[in-house]
Amino acid sequence: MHLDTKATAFDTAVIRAFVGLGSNLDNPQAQLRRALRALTELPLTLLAAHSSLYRSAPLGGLDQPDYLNAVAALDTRLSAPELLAALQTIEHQQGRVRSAQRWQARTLDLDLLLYGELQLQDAALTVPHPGIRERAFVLYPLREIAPDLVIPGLGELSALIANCPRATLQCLDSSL
Ligand code: A4P
Ligand code: MG
Repeated sequence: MHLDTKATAFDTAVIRAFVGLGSNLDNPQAQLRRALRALTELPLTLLAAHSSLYRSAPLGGLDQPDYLNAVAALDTRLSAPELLAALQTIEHQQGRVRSAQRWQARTLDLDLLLYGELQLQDAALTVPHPGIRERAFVLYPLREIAPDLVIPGLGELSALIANCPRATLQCLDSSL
């Protein structure tokens, strides 16, 4: 039975997924480093690339510390719901507290930005992530690691960037 389960997992196609990492509490740079390490330890998954570290003001002009963000590319045999659950476990391990309030400051936010060509909208998961189009802190780091990316349902990354000013976004020299 155990062997059968493994065989099924290895028969599953490898999917290139992109994950957005964000933090604005409790040493954001250390949070993102730790999260990247956790991504390398996911089952059936390889960390293919990650962007530099970026700083930007919180969305919506909220009175919160600036965010640090990055984007990672994964090659995974996990299904999209399995990957989302794994990302939520990592958030939880790093002290993420959820409340009903949207966009609260957080130690770690891991968003599943893209999962191959999948376009899905259900109660638990929307991919591509609905914020992608207008978020400089997602688009610019994505361009760094996947300049020719075409986003399912939205088109070429370069065209989205042309319509999305950098605003407060700064690329930091410090390595991740
Ligand atoms: N969910 C659905 N689709 C996805 C997906 N593709 N990836 C569901 C991740 N989660 C997804 O998420 C709420 C629910 O969304 C989850 O239970 C999951 O099933 P959450 O992480 O608990 O809540 P949240 O992050 O507070 O809400 P939301 O609306 O997802 O916020 P965002 O879009 O994550 O934005 N400003 C800057 N500068 N940088 C940032 O990184 N991030 C946010 C949060 C706000 N402002 C920011 C930044
Ligand atoms: Mg989130």
